[in-house]
Amino acid sequence: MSIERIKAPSKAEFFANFVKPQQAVILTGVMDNWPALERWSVNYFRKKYGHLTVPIQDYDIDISTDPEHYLKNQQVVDMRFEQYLDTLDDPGDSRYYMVQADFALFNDELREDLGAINYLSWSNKLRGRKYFIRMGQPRCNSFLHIDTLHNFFCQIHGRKRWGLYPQDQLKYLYIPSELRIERYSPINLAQVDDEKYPLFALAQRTEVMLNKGDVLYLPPNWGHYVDTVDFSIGVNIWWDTSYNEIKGMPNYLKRKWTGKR
Ligand SMILES: O=C(O)CCC(=O)C(=O)O
Repeated sequence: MSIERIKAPSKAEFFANFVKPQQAVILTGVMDNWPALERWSVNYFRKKYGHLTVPIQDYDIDISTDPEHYLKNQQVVDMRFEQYLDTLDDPGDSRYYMVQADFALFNDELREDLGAINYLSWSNKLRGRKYFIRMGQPRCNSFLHIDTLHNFFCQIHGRKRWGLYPQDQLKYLYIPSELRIERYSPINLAQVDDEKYPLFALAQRTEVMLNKGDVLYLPPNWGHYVDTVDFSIGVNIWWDTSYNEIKGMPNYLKRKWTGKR
């Protein structure tokens, strides 16, 4: 299996060739005129947003490949953004990862640095607030897992290596698992226990490198792990098909009005 790289397909082509068959693809040329590609840097964030408080995932590097250990020990701490940016040069024994900072934290002003993604529909825009920023240095990695929404991962700065497993491979990844979060695979990729997880050897995987300016479209329920190769800034846009968005609308509005999750 290989993952295509294609230059800004039309919306009709994108839905017919990738969303409908649930096929991952790397889209190029989609972000060409986004100001973020030029603007976003450590200094830009320090100057503009250094005073804000952001959620940072913090855990010891030694446990960063073992999903079970990680889920028990990682913690998310609130940090002043400028303090976090200082750690990027010298993180010591910790691994600080700004995993999913909601754009709402930045009063949505940061959205002005992004352009449009022409594949999103009015229903996605109505639901809004599903933009998250991720930032981290090379040792930041994400374990093998799946997500339940459609994902555009926009690589704004640096590179990330993604390992991708199509939806029919999940049994080889032991997903759903018995971990606290069952969409995480229990497999420690740095040290696979072949006796405990013999099927993993059969899993079909493709590795792709996401470069600055690339957008990865990842359908729901694809297995994936991610390694940060260079200091990286990326944006996750989570979305769903209009059919599912409309179906979920009553629940969404109820949660919004009652404040209950
Ligand atoms: O960039 C990462 O560390 C993980 C990204 C990811 O898992 C996702 O966007 O689904």
